[in-house]
Amino acid sequence: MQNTNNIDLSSLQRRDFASDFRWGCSTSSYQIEGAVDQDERGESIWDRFCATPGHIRDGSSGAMACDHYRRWPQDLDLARNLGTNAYRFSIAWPRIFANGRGRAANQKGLDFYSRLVDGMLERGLEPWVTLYHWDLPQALQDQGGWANRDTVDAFVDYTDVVSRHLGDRIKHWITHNEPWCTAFHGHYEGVHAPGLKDFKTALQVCHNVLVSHGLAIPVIRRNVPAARVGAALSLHPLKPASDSAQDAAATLRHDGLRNRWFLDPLHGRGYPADIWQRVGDNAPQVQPGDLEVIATATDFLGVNYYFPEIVADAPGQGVLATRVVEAENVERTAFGWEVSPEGMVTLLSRVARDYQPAEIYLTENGSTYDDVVGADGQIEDHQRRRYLMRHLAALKEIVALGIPVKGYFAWSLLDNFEWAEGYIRRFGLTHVDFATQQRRLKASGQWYRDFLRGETA
Ligand code: IFM
Repeated sequence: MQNTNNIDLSSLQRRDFASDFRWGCSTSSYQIEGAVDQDERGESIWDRFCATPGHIRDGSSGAMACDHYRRWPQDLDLARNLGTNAYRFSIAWPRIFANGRGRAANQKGLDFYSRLVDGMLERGLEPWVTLYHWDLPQALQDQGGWANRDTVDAFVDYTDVVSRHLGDRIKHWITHNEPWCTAFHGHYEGVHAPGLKDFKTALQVCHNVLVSHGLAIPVIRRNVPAARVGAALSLHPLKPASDSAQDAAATLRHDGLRNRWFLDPLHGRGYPADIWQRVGDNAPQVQPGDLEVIATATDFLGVNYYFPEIVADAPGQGVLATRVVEAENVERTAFGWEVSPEGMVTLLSRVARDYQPAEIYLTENGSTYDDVVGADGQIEDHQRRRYLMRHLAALKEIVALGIPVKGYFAWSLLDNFEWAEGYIRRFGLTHVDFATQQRRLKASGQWYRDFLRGETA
């Protein structure tokens, strides 16, 4: 791709994209809702994880977050005023079943999401719901969480209840957000809830999450005949650190677990044989029929794109014997993630070529910078604005290549609780003052709004 640093970004316009292109923002329940003890919501693994000192960099939690549980009308107004036509959010499972399962769902939880969805529709925002964005009921974790196959059944029951209650108004369903993070951040690196550090467990979690995705699909389709269903994967374009055969082989291995471990079984190819062999006794228990279940047909693939990775051979380092190396002289966000719109083109070209999904949605893309509120109350986040512009320029190129990308959801509508980083990392197009809960549209958000109104030319 042409380097977007040299592209005239001012010529980027909404009309470069199809009129039915979905433009939205993404959020997730634990990151914005707060009100963790309201209306009979049960404890989630994130409530428990945050309570242990040292887990969250600033010692915070999602207990208050953006107070979205109470302020949602204002937040949906923000999304509408941006000119978006879709809004991606997630449901907190512990609001529906405080203990993860049971005969009676919590009506108050269902009513909250029902009001929220009505609020979206009233504002012309198409609801895109995610069923699992990491806030597992703690009661299920106490019985083994995603490592326990019973959680799969509990997820299917929860899906049944939610799709029966909201399916008359929601057409787009995302089963899981970033299963890689659920499995590896949560069960191998221990940096996310539930904070475990066991590779074998992480692989079993991956498998159970993927099975739960496959089993949930027919349930959604039964309850919502017009439903369109998919999963949102965090995927990365990869480059070898050098021209050596060793680094090339290492990159293939890294790709095997980072990308193919999810893409292959979801597309009917089973787990990649090279990695299956390599993980040896750590391989998950797979029951007869599981691979067919995981490969249940979907309507779209959600891709969350943030950054590329450079991979080197690292004999003796972990099961894969690989290591991610830092690229030199590249632009980075405050998180240290490389800014690479070109990587998004490479990634989506690869996904389209190798897996041919009927439709792709960029279900997340965004950046974090150390924002400063100026004396005039403005947040001049020029780096985030440029990040957004450059990624939309890349998106235009992706569409021109004939890749079936049909929508883009910016992460995120609001600054929010960024997991292990607490409130240190701001990803919002809207600034949130967490002391006062004041919202202010940043320069990046103003640009997105102007772009969506067709006023960027
Ligand atoms: O905040 C997260 C989100 O919950 C999942 N995808 C990546 C985002 C930024 O780290």
